Amino acid sequence: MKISIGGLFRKSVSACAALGFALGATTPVHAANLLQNGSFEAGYSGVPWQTYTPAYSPSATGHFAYWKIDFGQVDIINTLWDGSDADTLRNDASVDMNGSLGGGISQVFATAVGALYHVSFDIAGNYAGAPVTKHMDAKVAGVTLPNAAIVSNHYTFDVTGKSATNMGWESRGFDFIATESSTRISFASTITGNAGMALDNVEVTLAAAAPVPEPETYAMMLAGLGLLSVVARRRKQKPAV
Ligand SMILES: [Ca+2]
Ligand SMILES: [Ca+2]
Ligand SMILES: [Ca+2]
Repeated sequence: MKISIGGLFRKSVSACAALGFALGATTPVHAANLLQNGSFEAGYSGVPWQTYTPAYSPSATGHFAYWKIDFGQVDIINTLWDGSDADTLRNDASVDMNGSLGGGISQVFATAVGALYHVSFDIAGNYAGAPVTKHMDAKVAGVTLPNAAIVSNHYTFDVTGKSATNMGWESRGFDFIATESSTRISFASTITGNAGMALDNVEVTLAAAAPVPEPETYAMMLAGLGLLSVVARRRKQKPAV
């Protein structure tokens, strides 16, 4: 492949821009949530809480609309405690990752291979039961190779001093680069009992639309810059005639 110096320079500039973006040097204007019902408000009702199992089928309506219950049991919490919205009223839904035992939920969304995505979500915990420290895994993986996790992170939350109107919601997040056109995000409790990690406001947003440069691009870019400096040095050293 033949690349002109000008072309190489333009490629380098775009690669640097993409890198800066990936490192957070540029703040995205506004990116839409790629998940449906990430706030779990779809089926909000006056029912304090309700338990769900894998028998629940994903649908466009109800508490867990668009989500799949992967295993065990999870609770939707409506009025039992305050979700992660701005107020402290018990008027928004969230999830207890343990029904009467630990459970898991997931959702599949479309991705562009090589693009950078940002995941964010809020965590708290069911203060009404043991253990004091709640545990949960968050995983992102391609759909056709579901066991090949791109990202697998473990989270903990201590419920000491927490209550229905003082949940102490905290934000967590991570980035990933998509490897397939469909990606699955999953959350799984890793503790037993009926009081688990609380989860709300799950968002996945596109952080860098352009494919993140391949390592070869960086090698080519660095080689190109090295070549330019050698040329510049040689020109300086060349005696005037
Ligand atoms: Ca919510
Ligand atoms: Ca609220
Ligand atoms: Ca529960």
